[in-house]
Amino acid sequence: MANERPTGLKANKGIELLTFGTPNGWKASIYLEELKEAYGTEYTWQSINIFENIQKEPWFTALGPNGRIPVIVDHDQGGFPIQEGLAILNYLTRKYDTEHKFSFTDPFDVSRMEQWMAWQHGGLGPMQGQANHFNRAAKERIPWGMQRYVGETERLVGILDNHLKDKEYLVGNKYSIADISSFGWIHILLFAHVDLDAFPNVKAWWERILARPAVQRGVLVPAKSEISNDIYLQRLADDKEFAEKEKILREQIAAAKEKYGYKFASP
Ligand SMILES: N[C@@H](CCC(=O)N[C@@H](CS)C(=O)NCC(=O)O)C(=O)O
Repeated sequence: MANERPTGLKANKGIELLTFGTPNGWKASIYLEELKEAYGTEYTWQSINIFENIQKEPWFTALGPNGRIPVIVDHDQGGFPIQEGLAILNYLTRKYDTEHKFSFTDPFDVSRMEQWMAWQHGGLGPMQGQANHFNRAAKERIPWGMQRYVGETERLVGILDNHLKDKEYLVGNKYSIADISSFGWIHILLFAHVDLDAFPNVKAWWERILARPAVQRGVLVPAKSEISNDIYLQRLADDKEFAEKEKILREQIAAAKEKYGYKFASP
């Protein structure tokens, strides 16, 4: 299943998830694993290799017009498709978290949950995504872009750290889709050259969530990621060439910060 190039939907019942092993993809796969464990909600998945641009093919964009993963299709609701992580988490909650095991009923907690999810969707995800882009994918190393987006990611992780100072979870001291929304980005924080140890409350929260069996299964959909914090550290230890490249990148980011007088401030 994982190695076949998808050309369309495969399932005809339950939820079908079209995804890849990234923080946005994990929002859907982790939540679907949680719902499966808690309620028996059935789901299947297909791997959409974003490096092969399967997400830009007409069959895919007919379901997710933005041409990005994740997308889910609810076969039990006439094949209704949903794109965007935030909308997927909300749809699944309304339809399938009937006992509010991962969500809230109190309107103020519902609002708090929405606020943290909006914060992730408009802040942490896009900024960290741009940090990775300017650090690694951009055709040239642009110091301004590197320090701007790594710095903005640090600022945002600082916000999270401050909020989690006396809390186990983001809202109402209960694990919810607000936590699921941001977890994946922290799960690859080291890859963005942001030091997780500098944010002890975030680190403890990340470990707490990672200890959940459904989360451990969710981050393996569709396959183990090369860039999650644990594997990143392992590669640094095992692969000399990789470690050398990362050292150079770390120095470039430090030089970029120095050049523009970057100072950590959060907020
Ligand atoms: N706001 C969207 C972002 C989705 C997104 O950027 N997905 C990335 C993977 S993390 C993707 O599909 N990239 C492939 C591309 O840009 O074509 C969400 O939260 O779902």
